[in-house]
Parts: sequence; C-alpha cells; structure tokens
Amino acid sequence: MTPDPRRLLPSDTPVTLIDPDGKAVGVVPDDATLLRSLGALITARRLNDQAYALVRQGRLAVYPSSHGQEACQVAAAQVLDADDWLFPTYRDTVAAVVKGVDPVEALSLLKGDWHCGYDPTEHRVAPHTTPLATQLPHAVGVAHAARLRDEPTVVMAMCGDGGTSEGDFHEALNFAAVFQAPVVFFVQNNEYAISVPLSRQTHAPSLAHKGVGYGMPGERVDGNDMAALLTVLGAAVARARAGEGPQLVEAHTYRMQAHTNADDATRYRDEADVAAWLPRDPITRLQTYLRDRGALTADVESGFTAEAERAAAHLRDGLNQDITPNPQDLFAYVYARPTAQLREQEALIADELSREGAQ
Ligand SMILES: Cc1ncc(C[n+]2csc(CCOP(=O)(O)OP(=O)(O)O)c2C)c(N)n1
Repeated sequence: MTPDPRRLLPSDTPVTLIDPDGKAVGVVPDDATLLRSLGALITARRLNDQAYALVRQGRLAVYPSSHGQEACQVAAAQVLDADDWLFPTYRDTVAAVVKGVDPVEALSLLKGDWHCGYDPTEHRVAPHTTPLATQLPHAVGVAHAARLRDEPTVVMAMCGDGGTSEGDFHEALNFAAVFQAPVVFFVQNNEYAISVPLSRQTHAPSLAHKGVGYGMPGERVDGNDMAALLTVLGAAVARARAGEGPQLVEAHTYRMQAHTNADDATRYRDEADVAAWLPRDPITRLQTYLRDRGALTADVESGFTAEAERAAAHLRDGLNQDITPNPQDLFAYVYARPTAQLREQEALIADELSREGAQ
C-alpha cells in the first residue's frame, strides 16, 4: 500500500512560538538558550550593517545582507554540532560566522581576495556559493558519505526561494530522499529573488510542500521567530541524526535591504511592504519576550552591545588590511593530482611573474 503522504505535509501556517508582540504562544526554549541566541542576533545585525558600510567605503566589492533574516542565520548554525556541516549561500555569511568562521575570513571571498577565505574543513562550513543551488547536491553528497562511514554528521543545506527553481534543488532533494541522507534543506523564503517575487517562482501551496513530492516531510516556520526556528530546525537535525532521513524546512522571512548594493529594490517593491515587516523584526521580538520575563537585564544587554561592537571593529580592522595573494595559489587546490593542462598554465604564470620581477 502507498504510505499516506499526509504525514509529510507541513503545518497549515508557519510555526510561531513567540508572536510579533513578544508573547509566547507555544512551548519555547529555555531562557539561557534564547539569551545566547539574542546575543548572537545582536552581533549578527551589527556585522550585517558594518559589512554594508564597508561596501560604501570601497573595502568590500559587494555584500548581500541578511539584515532582518538574522534569526534564520543564527538558528541554522546554533542547531548544529561542531562536527556537522553547513552549506551556505552568498547571503549566509552570518550563519558561517556563528558556526565559527572568523568574520574577516568569511568576507574575504566578497572582497575578492581569495577563493574562499577560510579552510572549509576547519569549521565544517562549505565555501559560500554564488551559483544558485549548486551547493545542494554537494551537501547531500557529504551527508550520504557520512552515513556510509557511519558518522553521526548532519548537514544543513541552505538556499533561497529563487534557488528552489533550479534543477540542482530538485536533484538534491530526490537523491537525499531516495538514500535517506542526513540533510536538512533550509529554504529562507524572503519573498524575492532579486526582482522576481515568490508568485513567479512557484505555484505550490508553499515551498515546504515540495518535500512531499520527494517523500520527505516539509515544515514551515516563522523565519523572524528565533524560538520557532530553534525548535523546528532542531527537530529536523535530531530526526536526521537518528537516521530518519532528510527534511525540508521553509522559513518565512523578508529581505529588508536591497539584494546587494548593486540593486535598487525601490524599482520592483513598495516601501509599504518593507515597512509592514518592521514590527516583525526578529531582534525586538525576542528582546520583548526576554525583558518581560526579567531574563534580559540592562547589564546583559549592554554586554551584548559591547560584544557586537568588538566584532564590528574586528571586521573593520581586518578588511582595512590589503593582502597580497599569490597568483600560483589559484592552482593549488583544484585537483588532488593536477592535470597536465593546469601544470602548463601554472608554468605560464610563473614565467610571467619572473619576467615582471626581472623588470
Ligand atoms: C545558476 C544561477 N542563475 C542565476 C544567478 C543570478 N542570481 C544571483 S542571485 C539571484 C536571486 C536568488 O534569489 P534567492 O534564491 O531567493 O536568494 P536571495 O538572494 O533572496 O537570498 C539570481 C537569479 C545565479 N547566481 N546563479
């Protein structure tokens, strides 16, 4: 008999545990966990805004900010163990930082300094991917390999709403479900893929419903509610770790700033839409909840602000340093055994460099 697909269906509305007024409407994580997340959220916002400022100063080539989406970023990293893998997109710098990557290293790629900026194996954070959804099959491969090796690793594979229209998204979900790979597909639905609204991206009831077609559960979560994200993503990770296969989680959130500094969002969306999302801000909502409980004191809060300022100063100082990359490093990490063609190209550059040096 065909298994009942209803068990795979997401909730009718996104899971919310703390409402936009800061009131608990379900079972929420304990105060210590939420305080830790609030500290990370405040630093995340500060880093987003600092990076945006660094673009204006010409220290960064481009920055796709996750301002307003910080709860998704923080939760994606916080529900993972140190040995789990995170596969981020270009917008997920802050998730990589919360997983342990130094902010300066996390932004090196966007500065144009180095391929990745950090060693992906050190923090188990894959390089940020600019081609949409190409990281998803890689993420599934890592998850499948972990399972074959009998390791407890879970993989968090991130993408945006636009990424779900790519072939790689569908191939990754299908493979993961067939092989029951321990991977959580985490879609941050921020309503726009540059200028393309969600309605031009899908006709499905929600992006989470897409999981059903592959035989994996889908769930929808309020992407501006830290408590709900930790709970829903945490459950998906626990499920994957227990050998129960992949899950698709769709977070409903909003991109508060332009796609990047190269984009003028006023040309395709109303300022009123943006303003309507302001009261749902993930930081103020969690602050209200924790203040009302007496868990967030003025002292704790100023500690968070001071930590965020330290992180921003570190980012500024780091990005104000110019590095001198070695062009030959371009060839160092392409293949374990370089091809004859690569060796030839490497020799050409070496020759050119030595002639420049001789001038
Ligand atoms: C394969 C591919 N096609 C097109 C692009 C150009 N592109 C860059 S960002 C983007 C929109 C992506 O939107 P979404 O997946 O919703 O992520 P968001 O930027 O909203 O986080 C597009 C089409 C690309 N980077 N890769």
